[in-house]
Amino acid sequence: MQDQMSALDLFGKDRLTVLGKTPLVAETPESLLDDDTTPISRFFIRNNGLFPERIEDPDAWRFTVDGEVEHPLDLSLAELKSRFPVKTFRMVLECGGNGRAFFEPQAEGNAWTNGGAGCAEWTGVSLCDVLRAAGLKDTARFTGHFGADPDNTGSFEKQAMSRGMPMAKALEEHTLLVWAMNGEPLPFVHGGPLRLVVPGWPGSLSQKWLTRIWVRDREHDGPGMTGLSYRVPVHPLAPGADAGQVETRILESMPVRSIVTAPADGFRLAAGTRRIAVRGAAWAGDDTVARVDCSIDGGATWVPAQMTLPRNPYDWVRWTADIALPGDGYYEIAARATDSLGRAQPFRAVNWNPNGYGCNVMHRVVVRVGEGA
Ligand SMILES: Nc1nc2c(c(=O)[nH]1)N[C@H]1C(S)=C(S)[C@@H](COP(=O)(O)O)O[C@H]1N2
Ligand SMILES: [Mo]
Repeated sequence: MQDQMSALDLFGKDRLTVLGKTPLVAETPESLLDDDTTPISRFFIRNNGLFPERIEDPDAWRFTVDGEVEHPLDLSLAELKSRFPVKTFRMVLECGGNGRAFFEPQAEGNAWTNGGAGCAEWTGVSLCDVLRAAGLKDTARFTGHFGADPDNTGSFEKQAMSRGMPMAKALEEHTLLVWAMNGEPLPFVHGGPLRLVVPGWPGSLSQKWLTRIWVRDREHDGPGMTGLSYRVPVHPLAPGADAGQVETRILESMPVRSIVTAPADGFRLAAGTRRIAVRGAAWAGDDTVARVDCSIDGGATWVPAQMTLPRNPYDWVRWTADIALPGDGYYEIAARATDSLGRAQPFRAVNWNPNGYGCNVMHRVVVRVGEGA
């Protein structure tokens, strides 16, 4: 316990929950995601391997683009900063396994509740500008991403994680090569000096300590692309079923999700309190959030929330709802976001799959009014 604390202290983290020590994995309790922009101190951490070596001069960091391109590139971070238009977007980064803890039976992997997500301001250049400078060949179909971190045994023979995306996602303006987070140099623990941020899709695409992008003529097959990694069954499975031979598809956009960030779970209000201000955030992968509603009676009645406008695509919305409480007692406040295609969050964790992806069951917090409840 002691050294788990110090690992997080070392990175200046504030009350994150450690899910794994080696590799280091830590999530943010929902009530600490109450800021419009998630502070670095509260941003979740997900590593699949050990940390790479730190380098003295971030601007000397190098990365390459090769494969199905006319002119392979080998660029320093300094060159990247000066050669391409610099952009800042506030965007959600979310682990593909966010929500996994709510599956029954328990699925393989880190038991994220809803805190494997955060929304930061990312500064960098659009990957599409760099790929265009390299000149994509007609055969360019998919990216493969490489980082400087060894795997969880310390070996550099294979990547800790090496995922990739179809060219259409790689060419979106918001898919960035990032060197700054919330206006500060990208922290080492978040992939500094250089990482990818691929918003809306599983966080595993957002390669940290980025050293290479391999443009491929087919789907990438690095660690994290094959077997059941970041894949879900095409046909729904019975909870707990053996997925050995079932047909799977690769995960793309993350599903719609909202979290209640205030009150915190277990909050107690004074007897006689008859209104409660509820606050939270919502996001929807590649899609947009159409609405957020709250219920204190298990979904019998709903109160629509007021939402802020996202600053840019992939920003989360912040929402508030003013809810009347009929009397003292025990209440479970549930928040349900709906995306622009009408897909809402379910009450129960559905679509069970062995690696526990895509669970977006509604977040609920308990509040008690008065001393009796
Ligand atoms: N090089 C490298 N990049 C990586 C990973 C990793 O283990 N190694 N983990 C990925 C996963 S699974 C997630 S969810 C995000 C987490 O980013 P964060 O630690 O900055 O929150 O980084 C991704 N990029
Ligand atoms: Mo992840």
